[in-house]
Amino acid sequence: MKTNNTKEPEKIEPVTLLGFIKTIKKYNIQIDRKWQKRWRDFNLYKFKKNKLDKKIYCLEMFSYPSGAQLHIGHWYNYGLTDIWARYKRLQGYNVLNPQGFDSFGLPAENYAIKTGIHPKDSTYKNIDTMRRQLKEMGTTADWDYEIITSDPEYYRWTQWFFIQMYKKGLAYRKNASVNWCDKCKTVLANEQVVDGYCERCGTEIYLKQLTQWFLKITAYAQELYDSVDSLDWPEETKKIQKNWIGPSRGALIDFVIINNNKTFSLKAFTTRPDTLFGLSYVVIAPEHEMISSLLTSEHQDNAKKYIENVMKKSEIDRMSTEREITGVFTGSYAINPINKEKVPVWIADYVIASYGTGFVMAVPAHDERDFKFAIKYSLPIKKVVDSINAKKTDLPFCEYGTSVNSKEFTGLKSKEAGNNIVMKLKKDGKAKFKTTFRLRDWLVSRQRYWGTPIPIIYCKKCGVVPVQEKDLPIVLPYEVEFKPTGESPLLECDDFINVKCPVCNANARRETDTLDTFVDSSWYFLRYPDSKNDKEPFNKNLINEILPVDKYVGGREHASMHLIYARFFTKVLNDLGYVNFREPFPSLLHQGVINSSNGLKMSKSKGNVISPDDYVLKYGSDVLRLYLSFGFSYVDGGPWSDEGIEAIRKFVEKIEEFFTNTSKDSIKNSQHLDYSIAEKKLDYIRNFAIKAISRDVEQFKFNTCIARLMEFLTALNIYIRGNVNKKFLNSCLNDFTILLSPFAPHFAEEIWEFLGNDFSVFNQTWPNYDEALLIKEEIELVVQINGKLRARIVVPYNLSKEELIKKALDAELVQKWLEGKEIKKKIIISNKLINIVV
Ligand code: ANZ
Ligand code: ZN
Repeated sequence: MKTNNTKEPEKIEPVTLLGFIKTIKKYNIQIDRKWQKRWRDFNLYKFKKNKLDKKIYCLEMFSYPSGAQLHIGHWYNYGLTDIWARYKRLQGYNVLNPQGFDSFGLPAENYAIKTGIHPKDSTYKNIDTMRRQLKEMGTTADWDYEIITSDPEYYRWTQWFFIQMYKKGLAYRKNASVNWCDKCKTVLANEQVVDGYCERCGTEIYLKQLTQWFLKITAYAQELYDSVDSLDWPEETKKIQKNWIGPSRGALIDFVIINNNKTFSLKAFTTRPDTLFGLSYVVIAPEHEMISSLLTSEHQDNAKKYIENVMKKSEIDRMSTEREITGVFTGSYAINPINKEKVPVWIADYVIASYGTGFVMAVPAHDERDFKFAIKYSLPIKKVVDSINAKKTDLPFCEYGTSVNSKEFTGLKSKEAGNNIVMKLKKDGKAKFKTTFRLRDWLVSRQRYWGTPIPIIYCKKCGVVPVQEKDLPIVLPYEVEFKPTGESPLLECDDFINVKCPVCNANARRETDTLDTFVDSSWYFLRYPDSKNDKEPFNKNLINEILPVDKYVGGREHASMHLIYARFFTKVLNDLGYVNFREPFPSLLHQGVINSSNGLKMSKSKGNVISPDDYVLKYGSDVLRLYLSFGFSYVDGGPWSDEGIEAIRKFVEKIEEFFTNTSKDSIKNSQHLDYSIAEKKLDYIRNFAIKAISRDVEQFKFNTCIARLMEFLTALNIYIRGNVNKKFLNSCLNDFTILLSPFAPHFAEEIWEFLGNDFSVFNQTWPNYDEALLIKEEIELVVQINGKLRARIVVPYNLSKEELIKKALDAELVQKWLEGKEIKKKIIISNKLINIVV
């Protein structure tokens, strides 16, 4: 670059700092509005379906429009994941980062029962508010792809999938004892029961016999379990899934049952076949279908009364080892297949009908619940396993050890004994190895109104008939009455219920149950890219190009439900030929939780809820975004702080001040000579910032990114007063603005414009860094003698080993320590350390 010594005003470089504007506009919500409008006008964040060679599908778990307001959790999830999305965009990716609403569900219906306001009215009103708030957040969401699960255009395809599954035998009806919440008047999936209580309303759950719809998720248990390991997911989430799914390795053992003169056989699932010689009784679940064959006439009345009582308790409660367990004798006996001993058959509440076979071999000496039970009812306790180490073992001893009192198996280690016992029984066809998954089939029918109607018709002649695809969607009727009984209003909706059988045209009845809302959310990520398709749920080719989702971000609370269900759906759809992948979310991340300032969970009742809107109004959305980025580790979250947000506002002010100063004359007159010291130092910091921010955004470590931006700004403030070439300075300012832009998109646009650049900063390319410029010229070398730190010396970077030793030995301090000693060995770690052994 030439210097200009004439009197003429200096010629301005094409892109320069020195425009006519001397002061940058103060950042506030007006700036948000200005740029949001500009983005809309230019359709800047349009996802281009015809440009898929370099695409990113970035997805946040969609929101449930229960309250009328976005809460800080939404903000943290959507606002900050958008940083990553913007970063990808600046790297040249075509980014899809869509928004939508998971809008069916109980709260809206309960609200309707209380207030008479129709769930559809309240839900769509909430959606309007939330949509406006989400737009004011200023993310890269392309709203053309919005989906709402309670729209018939969406749930038509949820119904369609249900029918596909039904045809494949993956959706079935069965009479089962199910978790019933009396307050919500509906059944709940096991996942929705928390410690025996309804996840939503906290009412204690009890079991009820009902005919219900299930999805056969257990058919995929093995794969759901095995492929967890291949996913780039948080380790704790993988563990939760594995625990939830299973498996439990063990055996099925046949017992001959004798009820007076009748005999038949029952299988018990056990994980400890090695304990078979310790058998003291067998025990069956109260709701087991074979119960009536087990009751002798003498014990009928007593047992039936007992069963009635137990059915009122929840499954979780019954499984707990904490509470008192109860049982009743059936009058029948069972034969232990290994030694032909006769033991009594009991019914007990701690046995669950739906797990294993619902029939258990009880070994009180080695199982806690069996032990309690045996003590209570004076049943024998026979020790058959000894601890390997201790001489005396307290009972119950539930670990593995060495077999005792077990005939030819005595002395074997537990696993080997169990294995051999099963092998021996197997020869007579009395046992086999068996792996049982803990995962149960997914109960999907709900006796409620505000959900996707199950597309099934019951005909007296033809039985269960799926609705024909051409008749979809089965629209949820609007004109219904909400009564405080809590029963689904569909039950009284004759227009809906009465229908002609699609097969024989006779009068038939519609299913009035609706689907669990988790069915709606099990495939929404497949609908987004093709949300307007009215011929099919999605175009296969398109979906296979865009999916799987590249980055999925949402709450940890979904580890065992949504994230298992969505994986299941994807595998089914792959088997049915609709998608060409088997995992929907190869890369997953959970945001942390933002608590109130005293560290408590935010809740309306405690009155400590932080409303993001208040802060957006006061500071502008970018200040909130920067605060959430800087004040927290993204995956951990933490307590809110008003001082923290004030501090970040100061940072924004410092940026404003800096850019205003850049337009002052002192800088205008700075003359370029050559690559000055100042330039070199600034360039180092710039390159360091680019490198660190690129790496950290990729890992959602936003707080360190902001720290680098702060350093960069400090350096700019210092070196700008030095001898800095304007063109170079300008490129630094542009880079700073681009690096800032994902974290403060509106503010960065404002700066970008102030710098005289063309719209938009988001059409720029993320800057590259030069590794060569990051290499330091000198380093501090640590000198140890016999492993003890004795000196630190400054040496040129990347010196050879020989030269390093020479420098070290030359150092005065080192010489002092070495005096009169013989050097035995020298250990050198380049650019770091020398250890001299004497
Ligand atoms: C005999 C035995 C002896 C057992 C022993 C344990 C210890 P996980 O690991 O969860 O799969 N069981 C089987 N079916 C059951 C049911 N429907 N309801 C309640 N308990 C049931 O648990 C498997 C163990 O739980 C099985 O192994 C069985 O008790 C019990 F020293 O069989 B075991
Ligand atoms: Zn029919």
